[in-house]
Amino acid sequence: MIKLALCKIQVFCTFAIHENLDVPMSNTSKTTKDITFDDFKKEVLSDYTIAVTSRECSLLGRREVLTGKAKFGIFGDGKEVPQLAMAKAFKNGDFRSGYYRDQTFMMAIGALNIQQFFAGLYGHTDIAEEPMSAGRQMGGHFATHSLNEDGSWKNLTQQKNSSADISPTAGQMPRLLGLAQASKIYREVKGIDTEKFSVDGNEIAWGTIGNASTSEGLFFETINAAGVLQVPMVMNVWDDEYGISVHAKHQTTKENISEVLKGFQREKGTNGYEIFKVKGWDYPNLVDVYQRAAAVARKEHCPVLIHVNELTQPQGHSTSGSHERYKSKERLAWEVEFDCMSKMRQWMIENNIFTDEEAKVIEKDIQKQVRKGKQAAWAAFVKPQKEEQTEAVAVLKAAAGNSSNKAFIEKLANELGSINEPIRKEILIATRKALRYLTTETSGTKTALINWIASYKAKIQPKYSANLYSESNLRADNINAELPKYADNAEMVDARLIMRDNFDAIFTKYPESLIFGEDAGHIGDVNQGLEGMQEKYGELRVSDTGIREATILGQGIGMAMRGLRPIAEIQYLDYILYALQIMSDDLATLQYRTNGKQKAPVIIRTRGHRLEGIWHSGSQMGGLIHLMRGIHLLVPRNMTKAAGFYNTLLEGDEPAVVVECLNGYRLKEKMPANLGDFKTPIGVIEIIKEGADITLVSYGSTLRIVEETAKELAQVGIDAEIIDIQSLLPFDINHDIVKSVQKTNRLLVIDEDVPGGASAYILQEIVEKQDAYRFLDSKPQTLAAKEHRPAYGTDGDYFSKPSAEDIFEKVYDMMHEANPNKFPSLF
Ligand SMILES: Cc1ncc(C[n+]2csc(CCOP(=O)(O)OP(=O)(O)O)c2C)c(N)n1
Ligand SMILES: [Mg+2]
Repeated sequence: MIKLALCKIQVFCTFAIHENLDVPMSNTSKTTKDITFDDFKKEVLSDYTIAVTSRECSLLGRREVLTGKAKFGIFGDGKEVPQLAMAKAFKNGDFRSGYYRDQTFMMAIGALNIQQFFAGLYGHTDIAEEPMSAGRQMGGHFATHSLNEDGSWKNLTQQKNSSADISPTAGQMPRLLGLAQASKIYREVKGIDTEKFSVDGNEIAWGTIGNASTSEGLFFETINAAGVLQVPMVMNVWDDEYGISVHAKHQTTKENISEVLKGFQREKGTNGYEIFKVKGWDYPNLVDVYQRAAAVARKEHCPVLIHVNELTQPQGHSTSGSHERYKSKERLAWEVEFDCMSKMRQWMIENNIFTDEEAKVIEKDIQKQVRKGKQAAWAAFVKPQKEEQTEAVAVLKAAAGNSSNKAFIEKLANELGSINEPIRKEILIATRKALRYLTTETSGTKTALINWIASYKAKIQPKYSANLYSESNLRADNINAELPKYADNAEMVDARLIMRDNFDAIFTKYPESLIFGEDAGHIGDVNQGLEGMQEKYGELRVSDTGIREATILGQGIGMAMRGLRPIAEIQYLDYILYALQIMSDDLATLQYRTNGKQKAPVIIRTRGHRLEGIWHSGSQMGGLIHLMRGIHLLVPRNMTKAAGFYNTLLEGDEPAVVVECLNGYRLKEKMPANLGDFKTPIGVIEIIKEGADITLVSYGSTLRIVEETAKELAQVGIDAEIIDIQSLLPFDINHDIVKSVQKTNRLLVIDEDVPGGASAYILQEIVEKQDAYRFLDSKPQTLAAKEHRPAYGTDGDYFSKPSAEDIFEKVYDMMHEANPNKFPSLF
């Protein structure tokens, strides 16, 4: 008996294949555990139970979609077994950054139960029922909660963590890099309060990605960056040979990702990876590989690639199609034979863990539990809507009361009442439509209906819209302004020195702050705003990165999700487009898609607006505004204002982009005395010059030209009021611009983005949201750049972007129209 036990444990612990691609295994240690056969058996049975539960959820989940109870399903069937192995190696404090196949893993770490799985499928909007996203994400998108109710951090070292998934394939990769890098920072940078975030930097960031998604640039960028940075990242490729219908031969060179990444294998005297390849149905080997992978990543902070191949998709890709359309008979037969679950079951029988009969008993019991969980989830999903339906029907019937349209309203009430399992859309359609029958009537019951609709909307809308921005006390617009203070003999200096000295104050004040980007380290950024900072604060806090904007941003997101305060530098605004997809899909949606349960208050520092040529004069603010709702967008006109924004943001808990003026670093500004403390308020405009005749609204570099032009306008008797927007997102939260328009009755928005870009947004904010149209005596106008990218050279700028003459003539023209006698035509 004892002999048998030892034999099984040996199987369990040593069957791994380390296909380390011609490199000795010196750095990986085999794991041996002192456990009895009974303990071993218990653990394997527990694993099998989780895997079968997960599989049953997939099978029933698909049925829920096909019968119409859920809208879409994408499941983890065929990927169960490696996820058991990953979960075994996953410790408290660790982070996952993965994709939609990982339900088994989430179940295995205790972050997802049966009822929650189905709540996700149905889209239950109560976070207590559907903890992944409160119904905002389709099922299969997973997350854990990093934040308490008030938005403060939980202790992440005492729980198993998963960053919230996104759907764009490989979009989970950039943040994975930052999640891993945080461990390095926590281990190696002294003086940071690590209590809630790290124990000696021992945490691993685990990435999961499908084989086909490794074709994305983001995957390769992340792989390379992690190899350079040497961070504890374990990258798992779930390889089922397909990406929907497209075979590996169209996806991956040599159809083999670990083969093509061979060159990343670390060797004596180099950095690099440990690379493992293991079959996805081979439970004992998987367990062993994962233990070894975790050991090397955790201890040595060496990144690891685990290529898990020979996986299957028993039900095809998703509920949207069937794989019989594109897989051969042979392949389909192979998938049945090599289904990881049946292979595991077979192995368990062969190793006397259970008999076929015992297995059937277990499986049957699980099937029952899954059905029960599913029913409970559906009942919980339907219950609130049923209650709301009852309320709505009662209010409708009362409103029908003595109405001359009684019959129509009652019909709406009866139709609504007859719906067995109503959704909220149906409730609002009926009640809102009823109002159309009551337009000419007044009654208490009509008022009650109106009030019910309003309060219902107020109650329900937040379920779909809350938490786009932080709703905690630390939200950015809650941080009070503090003016710069100046000594009597304050010097006028090159503005970049204000930036530099303010960063110096920041790094001292916030040990958890750090900055990184192209040329940000050794030379102190291309404009010397970080001069000397690396010598003072070290290479980990002030660092150079490779040229890889998306993963610079990802570093920022991941580190911010683990409590650090990263400042990710994108060298020029023009190149932010490389990071924009991740900003838009990941960062901007993070608080929203977790309903406030995760945050990443990363600061994105960049520089832009007019300088030279097509790619160093960009001001694509309209594009940014529309793609990054959920992130603040700040456009300071000078370095003091910019520095003040950094100081504000570091007190808050929200992500933001700060666009410094590329042409402002050598201009002179007065050096403030309260560096690190003065704060530019967010969402607040500033009146730069008061005036009576026209309100000129602008921001950033163009504002300086507006200021100059205002002097020329004064010479011809036009008294312009100039407003610096300062913050495009959020926009003028106090509605101060309309007060200016109320006084001047004229509005011109001057902007160096394309026509209809940021200027259209600004106009909508002022004219529509602030109701400024009521005070206008002239047509509100915009003056923008040309539609094309800005041409090179001084003349290129003059003919591409709004010039002083353009502004003068536009304003003069508006004044001429209003008073031709006083302002005779220029032309
Ligand atoms: C950027 C992007 N392009 C396309 C899609 C549509 N899509 C969803 S899953 C998928 C295939 C992914 O295959 P693979 O990475 O191998 O993962 P698997 O589903 O096979 O586990 C595609 C093309 C997407 N979600 N994101
Ligand atoms: Mg695949």
